[in-house]
Amino acid sequence: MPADGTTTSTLRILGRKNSFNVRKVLWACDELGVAYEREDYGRGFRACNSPEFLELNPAAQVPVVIDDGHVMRESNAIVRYLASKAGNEELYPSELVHRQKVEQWMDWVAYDVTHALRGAFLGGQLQEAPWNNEWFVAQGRKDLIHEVGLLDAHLRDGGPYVAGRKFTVADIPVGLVVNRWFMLDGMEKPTFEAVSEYYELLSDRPAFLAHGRNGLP
Ligand SMILES: N[C@@H](CCC(=O)N[C@@H](CS)C(=O)NCC(=O)O)C(=O)O
Repeated sequence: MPADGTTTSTLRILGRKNSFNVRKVLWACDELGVAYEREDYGRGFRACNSPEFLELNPAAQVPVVIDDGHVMRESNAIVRYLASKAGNEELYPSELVHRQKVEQWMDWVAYDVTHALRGAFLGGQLQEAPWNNEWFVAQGRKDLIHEVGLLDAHLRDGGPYVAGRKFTVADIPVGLVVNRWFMLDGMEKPTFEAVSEYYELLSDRPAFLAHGRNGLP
């Protein structure tokens, strides 16, 4: 117990460790040195649509993270919360312009890239309905090439990390996207040199090897 008499409980992470969005939280915890207990929920494990789980997350998705009774959903927001709570200025800078750069890349993954991956990955690679519609898959692949091309062009001048000279929490979702890009098959993929260099740079980090480049797409 801390000297001031307050109790702190271990962070609880609810979600299967092979989930793209759970992996963001696990990677962030390792970078920040945050201890956690993880419980398997989601596809193949305990269902997310049970009444108890829906109370925690009405969206019926993982991850759910519980910190001292505070229940959180939305992986990117959780990652930012954890970095802020740890007071890690380097991973999540408070200076407004730098912070905006970090957040814009996280939002880019959550919106533009996620849309493209529905067709390219869920439909094209996993053959999941309803995303496996021929037109939707083709559009997703086209969009994904465009998005990864944007990242490549940015990294050429703005790198080596996505928000500049240092690793930040933005590299967590972007790193997982890049890992998925290299694991994606069944489509023609242009070579993006700066993205390849970025993938190797991230691979110096044990937490990326544990939760990102770990053989899972
Ligand atoms: N926007 C949410 C998306 C969460 C999400 O899509 N989670 C997926 C796994 S990556 C899920 O819960 N799938 C259903 C399941 O595993 O049962 C976030 O970033 O946390």
